[in-house]
Amino acid sequence: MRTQVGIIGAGPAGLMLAHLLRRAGIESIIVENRSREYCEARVRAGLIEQWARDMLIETGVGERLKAEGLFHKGIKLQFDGVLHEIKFTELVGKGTTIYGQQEVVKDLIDDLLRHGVPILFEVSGTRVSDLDTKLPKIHFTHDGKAQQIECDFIGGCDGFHGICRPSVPDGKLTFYDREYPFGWLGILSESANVDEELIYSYHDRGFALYTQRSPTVSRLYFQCAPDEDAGNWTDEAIWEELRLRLGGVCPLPTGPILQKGVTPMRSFVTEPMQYGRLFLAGDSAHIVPPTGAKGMNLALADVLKLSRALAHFYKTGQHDRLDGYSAEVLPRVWKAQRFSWWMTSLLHHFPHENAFDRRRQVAELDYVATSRAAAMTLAENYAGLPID
Ligand code: RFL
Ligand code: PHB
Repeated sequence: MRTQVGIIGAGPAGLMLAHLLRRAGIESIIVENRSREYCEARVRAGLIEQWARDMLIETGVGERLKAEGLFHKGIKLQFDGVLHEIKFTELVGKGTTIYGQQEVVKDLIDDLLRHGVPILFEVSGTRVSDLDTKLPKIHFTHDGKAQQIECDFIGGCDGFHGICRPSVPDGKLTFYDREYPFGWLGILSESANVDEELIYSYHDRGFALYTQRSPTVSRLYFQCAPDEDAGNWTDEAIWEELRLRLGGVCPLPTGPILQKGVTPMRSFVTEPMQYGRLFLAGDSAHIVPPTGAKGMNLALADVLKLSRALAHFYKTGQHDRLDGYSAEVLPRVWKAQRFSWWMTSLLHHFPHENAFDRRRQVAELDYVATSRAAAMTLAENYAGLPID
């Protein structure tokens, strides 16, 4: 097989890259090691920044998002038993939208297949070669046959555990890493919404977050040990913990738990995000702790810039924008890292903290809740920094 851009991974990064390239008249093929059903059912992110919502709508894959997405004007912070509203629309004139990542994935897969962009699901043994030549290749097995795609460029959109980043020769990339001494236990439940906004709760027992997927489906998380086994938690124990951490202010509607799991928390950045003709985008290049809700948004921002650099190359034959890809996207990546780290350190309890640290966290929360300048900083970052 031959294509212009071979893409590895059918997550938000790979699918959006293929979508933007198609609109620019550039061919691509996606290879994905999971099934279509698995990709469409994987429950993950839910919060979309204002510019990303606009991009999904403007590029023709936002119809369902417009109808079903829940627009949010801000968030609520809960500490010392009181709820404080931070209204982004008033502070920075932008909001956020709750629309599950798997819904974005479904909309993109549907649109790509309707336009004849090949997505090869359930491939195995993916490998890349000839990255530093003009004809890099993707090798894999599909339908029991060994296959190869020759490409002009490869989009490494295969997530944190993919093969693209480890395929770059040793010493060509630098990694920046931080692990946090806790994780999040997350549930999806068939239960009525607690509030019209998301609630980030700072509590003596640890952080908790209330978010939602629809008027009848809620998503809730609470801080737990990094190696916590979700199986050790009965549904009753989960609801009790959430009630203690969130329920001080409002009664917590409960219901059947549809899904539960533990997410470890880390910050990670690769520099540069390219090697030869391989370009990394999304979680394959960087990971943020979910407290700032930035992961999927960063993946979309990377591929928007990458698709523009590729379009520039095919139009002019000039490499300059492709050469400058990492330098163009990394400042946004680092600002999202800083914000996600800040939200995480503001709201969680750490193993060796003392009473001074807790007082300092409450003072900072109080500052955000009462100072327009501080609230504006949160709002500007949370609703999404300008993309251009
Ligand atoms: P993905 O989504 O991991 O997709 C990578 C795809 O590559 C495939 N793959 C391979 N395919 C072929 N060959 C191989 N060798 C392959 N290896 C892997 C995988 O099967 C997969 O389909 O990465 P992508 O596209 O970069 O997207 C990143 C986002 O998924 C991620 O950043 C977000 O989910 C993070 N995140 C959040 N982001 C937000 O913007 N807002 C949020 O509210 C938010 N909440 C969250 C989150 C992530 C969470 N977890 C579970 C990590 C909440 C949670 C709990
Ligand atoms: C979600 O809706 O899953 C979500 C929202 C905000 C976060 C993390 C996750 O900070």
